[in-house]
Amino acid sequence: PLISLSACGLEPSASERPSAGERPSTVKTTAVHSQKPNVVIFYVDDLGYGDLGVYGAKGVQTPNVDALAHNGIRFTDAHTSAATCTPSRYSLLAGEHAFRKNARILKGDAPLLIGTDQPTLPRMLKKAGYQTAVVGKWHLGLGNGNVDWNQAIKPGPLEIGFDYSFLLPATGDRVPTVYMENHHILNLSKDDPISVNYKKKIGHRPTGNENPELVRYQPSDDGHSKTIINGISRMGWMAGGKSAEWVDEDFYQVFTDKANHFIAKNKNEPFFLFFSFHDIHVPRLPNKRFQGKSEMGLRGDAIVQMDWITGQVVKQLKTQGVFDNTIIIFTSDNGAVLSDGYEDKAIELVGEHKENGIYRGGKYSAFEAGTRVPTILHFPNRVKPGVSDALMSQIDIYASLAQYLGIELAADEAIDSEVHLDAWLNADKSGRTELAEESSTLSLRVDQWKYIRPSNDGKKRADYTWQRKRIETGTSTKAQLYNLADDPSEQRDIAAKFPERLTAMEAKLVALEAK
Ligand code: NG6
Ligand code: CA
Repeated sequence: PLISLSACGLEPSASERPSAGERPSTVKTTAVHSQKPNVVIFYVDDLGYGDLGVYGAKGVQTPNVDALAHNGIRFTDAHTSAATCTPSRYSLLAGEHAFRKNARILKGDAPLLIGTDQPTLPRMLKKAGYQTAVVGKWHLGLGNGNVDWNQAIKPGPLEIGFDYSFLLPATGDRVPTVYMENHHILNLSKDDPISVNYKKKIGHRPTGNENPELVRYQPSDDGHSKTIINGISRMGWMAGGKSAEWVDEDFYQVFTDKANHFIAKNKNEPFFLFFSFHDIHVPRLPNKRFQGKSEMGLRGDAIVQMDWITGQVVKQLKTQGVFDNTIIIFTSDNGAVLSDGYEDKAIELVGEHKENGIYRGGKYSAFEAGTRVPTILHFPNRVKPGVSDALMSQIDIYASLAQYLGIELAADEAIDSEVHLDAWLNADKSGRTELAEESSTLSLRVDQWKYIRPSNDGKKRADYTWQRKRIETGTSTKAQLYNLADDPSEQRDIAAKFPERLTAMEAKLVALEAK
């Protein structure tokens, strides 16, 4: 390594440190660093492996994110825990797989998925003295199942370890289309109470189904054809709350301002900022200052917007004098999808760009592109800039940060989170030896081997996803096996040649599920 971390007096010495993958129970609290680094996680929505300049993007430029990669570590084999949003976010914050909870993509009125008594990444950091905030997309549910959106809405982020939250409650394509700050919807008027329904139409706003002439982009399915807000038909119905409606084109500034305010306010103490982008999820409505700035239409322009926001937050870290003492992790919640609910021409305008790089599948898929996402770690002067091919998982951020801070985790805390601090900091190459990937089935990586569990997921869903989204779900009623060392794009299923390997890999998945 360029700089020995122990030599800086910032790291527990090698003898005190558990080896890669081990839980940090052996770390002594004396390992706490004199100056705790801030932690910023940039979590982009639906950004694919090939969507950044440094990962080979064509037709769109991402100079701000690329700069983080040039001065940090760019991972080529780093993964979310799942090929969709909710389970990936759950795993990042809870340090455990979401499949044991059967967590699926949530509706906009779903209850909070994380238990209020559960250990979480922000809670662990709070224990270490951090101020914690989440800004942006939440999509982990709110309340106990029957939310009155006009009252204090809880439990939510503040009940699971965040000191501050400024949210888009679910996703951009789901009602309620309002901002929520801490427990309350912003700018709500008492005279015009808001309600949300996912079963039947409520209120008088037109819907995409009834008034298709009123929408800016046609929805591509019935699900996205409900209440029209800001010229976009959404998922679910919303009544009232007119004064609180968001304007999608303002997201870029609103979220940037909230994040930068939090940074300024907390520059003198360690802070954790979970900056959770709406971009580049649908509906893609980048501000007009970013429109036409890529060669790929709205999806590319949304990437440009995302890059600009990243640059603004980085600039603020520099202005406040905390950039050098901040660990930045930049990554995505699942692989890329072009068409995902609206006819915004993402497929037609993609050109030469390969949103998932050389990897097969994409968002929703059991193939590699479902979970293999751009991942960059930036920590000036502490890490050796470069490229790492280590097998990495977002689920390990929890235990790895805990070890860095000398926080001992309970045996039942973040049970799937392994310590791979050295690999995150580029001090050695070894990452995970095994990694589970969740989609509508489960896959398992063991080194270069990739097993996909047989599934009865069904041809209908696969055909739909292919026809509408041009994504192969990767599911089959037969077990599949690929050797990524010579077949990274999963073109040659070699399951028939390795029956014992299949049995062994399936047994590992069963054990993981039963953990
Ligand atoms: C899917 C929606 C998709 C998107 C996704 C959530 C359909 C057919 N598709 O169910 O449009 O909203 O949920 O994306 O309704 S995620 O990134 O938050 O997981
Ligand atoms: Ca997503």
